[in-house]
Amino acid sequence: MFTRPRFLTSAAVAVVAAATLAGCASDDASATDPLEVTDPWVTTATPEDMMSAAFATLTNTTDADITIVAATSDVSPEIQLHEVVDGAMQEKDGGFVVPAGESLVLEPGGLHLMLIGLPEAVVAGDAVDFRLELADGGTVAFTATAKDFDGANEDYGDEG
Ligand SMILES: [Cu+2]
Repeated sequence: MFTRPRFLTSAAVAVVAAATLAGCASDDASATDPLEVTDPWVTTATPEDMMSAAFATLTNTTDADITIVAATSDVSPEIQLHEVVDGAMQEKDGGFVVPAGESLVLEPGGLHLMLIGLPEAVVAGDAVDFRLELADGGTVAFTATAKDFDGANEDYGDEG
């Protein structure tokens, strides 16, 4: 019962925020975003899994390296920044670094945002809001669409 209304509320707030920004700034609001987030998606999860992973392509639109130090989402009490080394995932030391003017790809088998301890299912088509926290104190928000992904189990099976 709580899942859909919460997403709708977040989306409504985002729309209001965007409208407010548009009213104050003469240029497009996206110019203030140091990271462009392309094709964000998140794997579906059952309450039994309690885990999910999120992926996207992150493009640094500035001339300085950007370090992502943390991520948050309303749907998950904890999100870790993971890398996969020799088939096993682990926390990425120092966060995700997106080099100046370049892109960093988060993808299955590589870097990903790991959602841990999900209290509710994530079903295909859900819109999940995320916020990336940057080393300089800035944040970048994006919304990922939930998709079924069969390959997820091979990545997650090595834990523990
Ligand atoms: Cu992981």
